[in-house]
Amino acid sequence: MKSRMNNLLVCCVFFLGIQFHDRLGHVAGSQIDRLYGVPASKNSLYPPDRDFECLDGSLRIPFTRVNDDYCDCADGSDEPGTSACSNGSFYCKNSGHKSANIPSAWVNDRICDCCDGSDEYLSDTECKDNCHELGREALLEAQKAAKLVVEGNKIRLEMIVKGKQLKNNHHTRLTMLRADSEEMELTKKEKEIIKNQAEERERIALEKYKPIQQEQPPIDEGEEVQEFAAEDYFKLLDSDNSGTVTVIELQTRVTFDKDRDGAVSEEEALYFLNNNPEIALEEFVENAWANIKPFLMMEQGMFKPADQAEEEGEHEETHEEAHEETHEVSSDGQDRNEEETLDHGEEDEKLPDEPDIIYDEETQALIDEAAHAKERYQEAEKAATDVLNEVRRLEEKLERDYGPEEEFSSLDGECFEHTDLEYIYSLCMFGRASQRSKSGGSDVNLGHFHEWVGPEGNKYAKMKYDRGLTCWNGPARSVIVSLICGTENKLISVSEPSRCEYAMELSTPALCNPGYESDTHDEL
Ligand code: MAN
Repeated sequence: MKSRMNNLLVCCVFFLGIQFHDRLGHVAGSQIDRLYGVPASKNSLYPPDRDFECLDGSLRIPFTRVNDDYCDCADGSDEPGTSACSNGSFYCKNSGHKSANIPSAWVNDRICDCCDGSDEYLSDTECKDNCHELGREALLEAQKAAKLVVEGNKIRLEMIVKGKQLKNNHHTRLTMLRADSEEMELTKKEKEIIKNQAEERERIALEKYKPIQQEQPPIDEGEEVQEFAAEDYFKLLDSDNSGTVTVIELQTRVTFDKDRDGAVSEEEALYFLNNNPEIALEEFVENAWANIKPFLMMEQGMFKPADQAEEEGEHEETHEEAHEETHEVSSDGQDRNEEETLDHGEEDEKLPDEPDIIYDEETQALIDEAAHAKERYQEAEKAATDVLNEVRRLEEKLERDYGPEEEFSSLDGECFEHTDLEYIYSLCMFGRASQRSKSGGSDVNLGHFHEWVGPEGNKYAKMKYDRGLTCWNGPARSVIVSLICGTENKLISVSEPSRCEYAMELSTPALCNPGYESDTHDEL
């Protein structure tokens, strides 16, 4: 701030300056117009017949001290036409173009800031009044923009119709799906009950196939219990329920592969049947059981965990596998043998933990029934989950803000690309934004749509995408998408103003709303 003495001096210069700059027409007699730099809308706050009250109410001063090039008011309001206050504001009328407010510190700083040159009335800088020229250019621009809005608005109206239609469709579909979902939940429950019942029947049927070990009687419990185990095992072996156990029936079970060559030979089977081609229960319990039992105990070793079995060098195969191998090796020779070695390894991996049991018909039917019921239940469960997911997806869509007239709805799911020197960017509306290097590599997630973040009154002018891939030593990547009116939906530009914070510009007819045009041309 300048001293009052200085001020007097400036006043004299000011007076001379006014003579020099009378072209500006703001001179009233020997003084600068006290209202110089005041917008017309605030004229009434500067009544010439009263003391001036600073606009912040902090001080009252004689009116003669307004625009006297000395700053009195804390808010700078007493010096609207000079640069005396560092925080004041100078109003350029700019007739022919748009009026403007510039910081009063720019007044008489030898730089033309107002297009009418009114800010340089005391400096020796000659400012050309080019407001009319600029006004004409601005008018043309404004006309072009207005035309774009009109054109775009036609498409916007179509988008509104589409958006509303989509909303209706979603509502209808949602109602239908909710009903389907209820029905599917019931079906699922029904299938679950059927499955549980079938599994229970299967479980009961499989009881008798539990490893014999579990059914072994305590050592001191005597013959009776042992007989029961033998009887049970007889039933298991008698797969055709003929009342006798035959050589063929024994040949289906690896338990009886005494020499572990992969097949149960006739001799081996006969050994367990006391050289009889078939035996009935009584003889089985009395004679055969004694032969069979030690091998059954060995089989129980097969129930050990796989790794233990491996350590012991045990190897299980089904009768069929063993038979196949023997046959192919003998008929095909050396090469085939090498292949087999490989195949054999693969089969090893596929071997189940439990020995391959051949179930009686009834049990097998119950196993199949349980598997079938489980499959049906899984199908019903998947169908119910799919419908529920669809319901949630639709609910989400219906809750989403697609603009006051649903104009952004039809853009949901649309993706746009923009390529710059280094990257290919992709923006999926209401979805995900990503970045991919032109030289290859995977997509970098720049974030997912979160919310509209435009300024008050123009909320739909900006979208925020966030929670993208976290930047090394920095924030999670995010994008602000600025939407502007355009006749096509297009990703116009992408930049990274701050590390891992991206700015995209998207043109869309959805923004061509004549009602949004607040940036009007005054003072034309
Ligand atoms: C990648 C890109 C850039 C980003 C850096 C940050 O190179 O995602 O946009 O600035 O990582 O390390």
